[in-house]
Amino acid sequence: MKHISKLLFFLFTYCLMSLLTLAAEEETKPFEVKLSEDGVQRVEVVVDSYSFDPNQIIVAVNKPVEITLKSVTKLVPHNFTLNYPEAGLSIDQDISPGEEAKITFTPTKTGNFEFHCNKKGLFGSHLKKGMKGVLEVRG
Ligand SMILES: [Cu+2]
Repeated sequence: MKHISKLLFFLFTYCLMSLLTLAAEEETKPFEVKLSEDGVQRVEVVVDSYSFDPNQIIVAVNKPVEITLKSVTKLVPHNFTLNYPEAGLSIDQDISPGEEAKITFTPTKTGNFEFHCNKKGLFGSHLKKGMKGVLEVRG
């Protein structure tokens, strides 16, 4: 009986820890992009294994956006996919480890548009590991 309660305790603790880890991974980091003097909305996004920071990018509709994707990984290549052609968004950009990639686009519709990394590792897709975010286009 003692064994079982001990086992249950460990099981409970394990579940709690997993839940906490999951909650931490799902944390959103919103960032409202400011319009610069030349009329472009510029933002730098840090690309890591397996996250984008910020992962909630807020921009204004019908104004150009320039995102600098900055990889801080040493080995793992990543990607930025944002595919909603009807909203002016069709991006599929690879980012080599430790490199930077610039993307520019102009969102033509308001709404929330999910972006993600389309790479797959030995243990599953980067998307499943939480490598995603939201572009929030406001009017
Ligand atoms: Cu990735």
